[in-house]
Amino acid sequence: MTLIQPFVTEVDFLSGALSSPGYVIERKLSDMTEMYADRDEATRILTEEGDRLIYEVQGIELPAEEGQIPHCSTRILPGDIGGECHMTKGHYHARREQGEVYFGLSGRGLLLMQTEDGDTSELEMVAGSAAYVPPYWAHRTVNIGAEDFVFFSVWEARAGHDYGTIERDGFRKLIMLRDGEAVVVDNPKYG
Ligand code: S6P
Ligand code: ZN
Repeated sequence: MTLIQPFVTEVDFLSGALSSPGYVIERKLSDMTEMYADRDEATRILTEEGDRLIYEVQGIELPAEEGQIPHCSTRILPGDIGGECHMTKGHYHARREQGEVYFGLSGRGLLLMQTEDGDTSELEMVAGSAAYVPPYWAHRTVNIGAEDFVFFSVWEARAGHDYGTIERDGFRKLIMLRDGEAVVVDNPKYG
């Protein structure tokens, strides 16, 4: 076990910026073109409008040891790809028995979850929402508002991330914009 000195991080609720991030990850459309239902539209945007920042993560680097509690902020920009709201890649935890807590800082979002047994869940999040991702639930967040959607995540260091299952199968539900409102629809390409 690594002995770490206690520390505090200042978090900007509107941008998700951390006072001294250990890492910053930018996810652009080109990193996840295949994840949007309308791949033709994703490709058209890339070709005609150029690449687009979808979301950014700023986090605290900690050793992947039992008892360490990594935490980070995520900012998802507003917008859609062929009507499908901007979203994170989404993942299961590699250790499925590890859960997570999300806390809304600003904007409006949906926390989309599913299990490998076929259960699904969509929870609305705003500033002040504390959402629980129980063990065994894959999770993806979606911006359903006109402003940045920003939230803070806290998990256990050994949870790990399994992106491959979602890259292969997708999510059972899609979040689409219809007349400016977010609606949950079945993903015809799931699996
Ligand atoms: C980590 C946690 C979040 C996400 C972040 C980006 O376990 O669930 O911090 O990493 O919101 O999403 P993704 O799917 O690209 O990791
Ligand atoms: Zn997670």
